[in-house]
Amino acid sequence: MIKPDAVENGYIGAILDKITAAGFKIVAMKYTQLSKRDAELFYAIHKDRPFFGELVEFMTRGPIVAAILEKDNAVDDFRALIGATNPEEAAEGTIRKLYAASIGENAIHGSDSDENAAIEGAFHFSGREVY
Ligand code: 3AN
Repeated sequence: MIKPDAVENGYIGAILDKITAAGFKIVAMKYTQLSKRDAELFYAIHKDRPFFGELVEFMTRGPIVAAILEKDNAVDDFRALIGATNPEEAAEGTIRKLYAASIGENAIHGSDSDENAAIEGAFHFSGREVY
C-alpha cells in the first residue's frame, strides 16, 4: 500500500516508478480508502500496541493505493526497496528515506512474509482483479 501521507504529498507516481524500475510486476492495483473496520482488521496484529489508535486514524484519513506485486524474492527485495520502518533509520535511496516523514507516517507498507502477502492481497482484491 502507498499510504495516505504519500498520496497527499503527490508521491504516487514517483513511488510506482521506483517499484517498477526495481523489477516488480504489478499484477493488481486500485485507488481506494480504508474504513475504520478495514484498518483495524488489516493491522489486527498490532491491536495491543500503544500506537494502534493513531495507526488506524492515519490509515483511514485519505485514499491509498493498494497493489499486489510479483518478483523472485519479492518480500525481501521489497522490504529492502522501502527501507526501515523508521525513515530516520532507512538507507539512502529507499522509498521511506525519500518520501516518508516519521515512523507513524511512513509512506508505504510491504508484506513481511509470503503467507501475509497472500492474506493481504486477498484483503484488497478478488481473484478477477488479479492479472
Ligand atoms: P513495517 O510497516 O515496516 O512492516 P510494522 O509492521 O512493525 O512495520 O508496523 C506497521 C505500521 O505501524 C508501520 N508501517 C507504522 O505506520 C506503524 N508503526 C510501527 N511502529 C510504530 C511506532 N513506534 N509508532 C507509531 N507507529 C508505528
